[in-house]
Amino acid sequence: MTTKVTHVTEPTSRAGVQCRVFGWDCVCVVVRVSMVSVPGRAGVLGALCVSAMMNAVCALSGGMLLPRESPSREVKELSGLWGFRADKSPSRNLGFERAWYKRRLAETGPVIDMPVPASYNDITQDHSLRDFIGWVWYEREVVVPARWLSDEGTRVVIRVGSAHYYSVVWVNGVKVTEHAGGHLPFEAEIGALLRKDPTSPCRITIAVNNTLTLETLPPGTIQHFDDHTKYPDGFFVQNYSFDFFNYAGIHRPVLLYTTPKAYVDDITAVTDFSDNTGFVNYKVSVQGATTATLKVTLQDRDGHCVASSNELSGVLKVVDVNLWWPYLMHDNPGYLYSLEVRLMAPNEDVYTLPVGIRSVKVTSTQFLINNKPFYFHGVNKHEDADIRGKGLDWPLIVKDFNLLKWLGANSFRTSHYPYAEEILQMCDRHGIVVIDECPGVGIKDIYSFGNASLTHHLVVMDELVRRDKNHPSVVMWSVANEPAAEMHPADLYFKTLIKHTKALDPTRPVTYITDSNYARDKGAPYVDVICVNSYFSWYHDQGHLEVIPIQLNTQFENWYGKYQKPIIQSEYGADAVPGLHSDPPMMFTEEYQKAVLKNYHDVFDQKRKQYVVGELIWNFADFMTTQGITRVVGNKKGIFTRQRQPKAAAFFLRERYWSLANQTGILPTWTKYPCSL
Ligand code: BDP
Repeated sequence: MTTKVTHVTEPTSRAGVQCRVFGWDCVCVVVRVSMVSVPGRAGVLGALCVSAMMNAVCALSGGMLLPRESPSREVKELSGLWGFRADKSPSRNLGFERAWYKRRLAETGPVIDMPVPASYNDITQDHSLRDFIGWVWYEREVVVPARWLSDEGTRVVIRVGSAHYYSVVWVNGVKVTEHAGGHLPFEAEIGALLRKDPTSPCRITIAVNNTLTLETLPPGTIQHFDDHTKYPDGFFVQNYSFDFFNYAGIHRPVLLYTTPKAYVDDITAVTDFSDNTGFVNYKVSVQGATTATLKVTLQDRDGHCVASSNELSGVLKVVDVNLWWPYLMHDNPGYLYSLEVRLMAPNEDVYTLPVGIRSVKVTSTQFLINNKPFYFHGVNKHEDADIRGKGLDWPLIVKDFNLLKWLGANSFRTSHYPYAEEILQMCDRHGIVVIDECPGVGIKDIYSFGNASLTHHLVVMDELVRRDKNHPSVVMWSVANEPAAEMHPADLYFKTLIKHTKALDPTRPVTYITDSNYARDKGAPYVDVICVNSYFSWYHDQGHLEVIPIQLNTQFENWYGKYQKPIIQSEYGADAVPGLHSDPPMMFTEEYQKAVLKNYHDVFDQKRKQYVVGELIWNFADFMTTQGITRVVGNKKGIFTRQRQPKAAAFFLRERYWSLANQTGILPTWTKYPCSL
């Protein structure tokens, strides 16, 4: 097992080679890029003409249901303090060479406390840990309930909610799984391993490597500096083309959970309705039993059974259906039924899935939820906060939902990666509509359109759709943010990626977010909704607010004229340092941020009568970025500070969103404007 940080070399050969992947044309871009190798992953050279579709289909086998307690299932959350060590050896490979996983971490060197879930970067005073690149090691000993092990009929599963970026997991020194990619869960069954020595504690070791290469998602490069007159020995940096700090570590809870040997492995629920009747088209997959007797029951919010079946798949009919509606569009938003799946095997298994019955459709000018025009008045967010970085944080999550509702926002995009499933559950319950984005951000280099990247991107979409397919709040998939869509390979890349995503989920529209020129964007023909980012009077024509109406109008007319598809302004905004003021407005003041918004809004108000179906401010809150001369301790385009205090723009946007809600939705009777949530 070798792990080495090496130069990212210039390509020595590159050829566009045509090959067929199950009838799909694909361009195989041959590149030679050395990388931080990770165990179990082939090098890049030669990883060509891989059957992208095949990988995708394989990755879909097996479910990824969120662990829930039930009469047949227990969940043990391992949040809290873990032992931790960063492998600061020059090769970053000492941990593997010395097999740190084989013994207690404290026996192989110094260990510090590290909270899980959290990014490790901002926890200590150690500068080298904040910007660390390479492997870090986490360890935790757990007492496993004896009954989990004494009963051979119990599966014990370890699940990591997400760890950034590449992870390897050992239990009692034995490798149980590894996973490429942050932001999405992975798991492994460990019952048999634990039963080998039921009296010893369960020692979990997780090594996590945050290195980004041209084939990871998001991509990045490692750059070495060998000039000893300027740089210390072995100096290297991680480069990337996205605008948030590459926080790393175990970002979401690690769980142990149980199921019976025969268990409900996956459920897919697709919904629709006609008049007053709702339909839940469901499919259950069972593992560990050759035959399965099932009882499937759909219950309303009050626990009354409204439909049932004994089949593995079928359509449940709901008379007098309560549809799932977005916040501010109906007086009873976020209505959820409960789909209880009861497997009557020798050991009964019960899993209950919340189900919202709704439909999503797109016309050439509208985005329809339940056949009614839906206008996205919302935000882009980040999973980002002081100290914990990207670690899941319940107080922050609840605070953010309170702020969203205060703001009158009905939607957000998970810019620029999948958020915790706990957040999507909140969206389901509160009726907050989600554009669910994969970590395809910063795809700027032609090598990141190569076959290795595409293959990985398809697998990530598999994992994302598999995890989030049942959330009614998720109404559209976004496969990327601001890729170099004008590059030649972008055509086939996005054609393949979007076709694949539609095949995984034919019920939701698919998009990616573009900042390319409308005439040269090669992926736009394949999306269902055009999502455009622009920063008029910010990244160009600085200080000239008067260009916004003209440039924005041109932007919309160009895109609509070419594609006749509905358009969402998926990002717009301006930095504001809280407390900086000027009148007339100047850049970086709260007044300028407000003025940019106002100028955009005037155009939105004309175009939303035609084909603009949404506006998402960049950004909900200030967030951390890499250090640079355009960032003053992070990106300040938040309408809230990083600590969630409002800037002037927040009050301004709130006025607008509530007034939009009044015009486009039905304000719930339980809320009055100005709302007092
Ligand atoms: C957009 C990116 C976003 C950035 C934003 C900005 O999509 O991630 O944070 O620009 O520069 O292009 O503020």
